[in-house]
Amino acid sequence: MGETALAIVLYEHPLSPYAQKCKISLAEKNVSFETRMPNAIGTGTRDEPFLDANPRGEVPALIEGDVRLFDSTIILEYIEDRWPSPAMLPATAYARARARMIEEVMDTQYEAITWAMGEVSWFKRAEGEKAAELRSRAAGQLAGLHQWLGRQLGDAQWFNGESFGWGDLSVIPYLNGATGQGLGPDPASPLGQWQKRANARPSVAACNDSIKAIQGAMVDVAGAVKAGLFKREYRDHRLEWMMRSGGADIVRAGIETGTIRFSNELS
Ligand SMILES: N[C@@H](CCC(=O)N[C@@H](CS)C(=O)NCC(=O)O)C(=O)O
Repeated sequence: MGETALAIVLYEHPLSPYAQKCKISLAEKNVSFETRMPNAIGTGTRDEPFLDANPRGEVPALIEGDVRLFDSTIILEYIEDRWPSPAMLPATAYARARARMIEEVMDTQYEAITWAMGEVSWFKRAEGEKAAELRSRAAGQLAGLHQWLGRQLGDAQWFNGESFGWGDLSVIPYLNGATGQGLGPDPASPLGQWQKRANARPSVAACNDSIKAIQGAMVDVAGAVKAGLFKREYRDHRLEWMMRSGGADIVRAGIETGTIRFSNELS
C-alpha cells in the first residue's frame, strides 16, 4: 500500500454485484479508493467522463492515473496483480481455476436471473400471471444453481478453500441479491450458513450498508421506465434469460417503446 500515490477511483453503483466484487477485493486488501456513481446510470444518456473510463457504459470501471479498466473480472485480475497481499486467489492451479469457474457461473447464469427478477419486481416489465410465471422459472433455476453451489462448497468453510477469497467475493453479491428478491438459499443449509459467514466480513458488510443507504432514496423506477426515463441494458445472458424463460414479449415491448438498449458499440 505504501507505493499507492495515485488516487484510485471506482465507478460503481451499490446495487451492482459486479462493482461489489471489486469493492470487496479492494477492502480485503486494505486499499483506499474513491467511489463515483455515473450520472444517470441506466438511462442510456451520455456521461463523458464515465464513458472515457468505460466506453461500454457499465459499472464497475477503475481509474488509477492513466490506467482505465472495465469489466469486473479484468479489474479483479488487476487488483490481484497490483496489490498481491493478501492474495484473493488460492495457491494451487486447480483451486485458482475453480474460483474463476465459480465466478464465471455467477457473473453469467446466476446474475441473469436476479437481474431479470429486478426487471419484473422493480421495473414492472410484467405483472399478474406473467410475473408469477417468470418468477416461478427463476425460482426453479436458482434452486438448481444453489444445489450446484452447495456441491462446490462441500464441507469447506469458504468457496476459496481455507480462507475467504475470490471464490467467495464472486458469490456473495449475487446470493444477497437473490435473498433480497425472496429467492435466496435456505438459511439453514450449508450454503445459507456460508452466506451468513460471508456477510459478517467487514468488506461485505460495507457493501450491504451502501445498499441500505441507497434503497431509502430509490425513486419510483417503474414510473420512470413508463415515462421513458430509463433505457435498461439487455445484454448477453440477461437477454438470453428473457428469451428462454418466457420474456420475449418484454424484449419486443422494450424495443418498441425504446425503454431497453443493447450494449454500446465501441468506436
Ligand atoms: N461484464 C461486466 C458487466 C457489468 C454490468 O453489466 N454492469 C451493469 C450494472 S450491474 C451496468 O453498469 N449496466 C449499465 C446500464 O444499466 O446502463 C462486468 O463484469 O463488469
